[in-house]
Amino acid sequence: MNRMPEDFLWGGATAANQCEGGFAEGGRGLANVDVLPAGPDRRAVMEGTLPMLSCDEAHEYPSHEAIDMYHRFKEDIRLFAEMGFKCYRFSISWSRIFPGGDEPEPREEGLRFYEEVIDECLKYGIEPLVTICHFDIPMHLVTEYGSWRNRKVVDFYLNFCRAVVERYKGKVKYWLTFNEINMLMHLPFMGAGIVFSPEENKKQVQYQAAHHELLASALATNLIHEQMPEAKVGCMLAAGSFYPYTCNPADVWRAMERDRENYFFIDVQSRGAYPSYAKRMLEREEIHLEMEEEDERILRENTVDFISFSYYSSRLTSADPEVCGKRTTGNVMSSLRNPHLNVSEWGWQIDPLGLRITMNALYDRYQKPLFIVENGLGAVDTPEENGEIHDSYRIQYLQEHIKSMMDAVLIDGVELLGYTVWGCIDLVSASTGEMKKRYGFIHVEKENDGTGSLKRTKKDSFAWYQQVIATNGACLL
Ligand code: BGP
Repeated sequence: MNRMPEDFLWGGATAANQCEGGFAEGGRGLANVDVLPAGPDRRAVMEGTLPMLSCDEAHEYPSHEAIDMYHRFKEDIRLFAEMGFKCYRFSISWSRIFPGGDEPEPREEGLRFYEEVIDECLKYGIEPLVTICHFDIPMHLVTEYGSWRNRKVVDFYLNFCRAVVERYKGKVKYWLTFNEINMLMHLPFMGAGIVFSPEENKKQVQYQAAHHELLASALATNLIHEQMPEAKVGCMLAAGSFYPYTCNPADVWRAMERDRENYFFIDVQSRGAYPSYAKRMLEREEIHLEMEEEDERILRENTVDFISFSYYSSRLTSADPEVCGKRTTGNVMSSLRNPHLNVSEWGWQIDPLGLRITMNALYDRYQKPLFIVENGLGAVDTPEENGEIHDSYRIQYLQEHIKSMMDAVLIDGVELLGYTVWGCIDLVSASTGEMKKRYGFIHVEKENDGTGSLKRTKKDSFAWYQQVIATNGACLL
């Protein structure tokens, strides 16, 4: 047994705001993700501490054109089909369907656009995996309602879900309610449109917003199940287990606490109730959540069918404040530097075995099928004079991670629905806004300064992944 099951969903993943562009076309409204600038202010804007509620002349906004997939999706999906994709994960831009978020009726132009994307996938036998909300929210809901801190946004989100589910039912089987729902705690404006005023208790706002997202996710799950009993709904976690820095029990305990900060969301979405440790934490921190009577029942009755997650790296933590000086970046959540691991050019630690560890931890905890919906290496690619791109480093990263994923499935018995490589075509980086940080099998000629012909070129990894899929993982060389 050295290959994945026949129905395993190999593929790739993107998100609307990082690849579509066409940000003001087709009547699309402005969203939080459109006001994230490139450059040094980006981080504070993503965190919600530097409010930037509209675009200005002084900044560049990479999502506005991105890689122009809005106009080129047919060419791009054709290339995905050529690689043999069984599945393509993409997200729906909320403000293409409801420009302001609170309109009673959806925009036909927006619905038609994604219908064409879905039909293009189905034409090649590619299973669409739809992320309903990948970080974005219409700016009007941010400025007029305070985004997810306001319970009314739950209803607006459900209207959005209803519109897309009614339109695409029968065509889309796999749905994710929110991308990386735990990002709300780390980058509140990018992840959920939350802007703070200086005097307010941030945690209070974040957990109230989290409650609304969790409720919205449960209600969306119910809606999808009602409309399409055969559909499968997943939650989505920015995953990567925390390791303790030493075998000191205090470090082990700290690692457990850090993991729970992220598991909290999935515990609710998968088990249907707030875990006891979270209830106690909220009491201790004097965070009071406004809930309505039916909320507990809604959460309990509408749990997800599968657990999806992104994995780029494991994380490392310590209870000792002195050790905590040596940090590295790594998909937003800071981590100590693990001396046993290499890092990418952006400081993200590379840990293939960590993927197997994370998969086993999630499967043990939830006992539901998993879906790896993001994994990959962000790297600088330098085209040769003849335009070829020899990305052996990317092949090596993916080889090692796929091997580890296969061990988790074939040796450990973890149930896994599929694997979609992040940024299967080069796109804008979420954390830095750069084009230079490339993940794709397909190179897009576009630079950090916004110049470039947008031409698509296959990298060496294109043929490599094609062979991985064709052999169902039996040949990783
Ligand atoms: C995840 C996001 C993606 C994606 C990825 C890579 O957190 O869900 O949107 O961007 O990370 O991160 P980056 O683009 O910062 O390299």
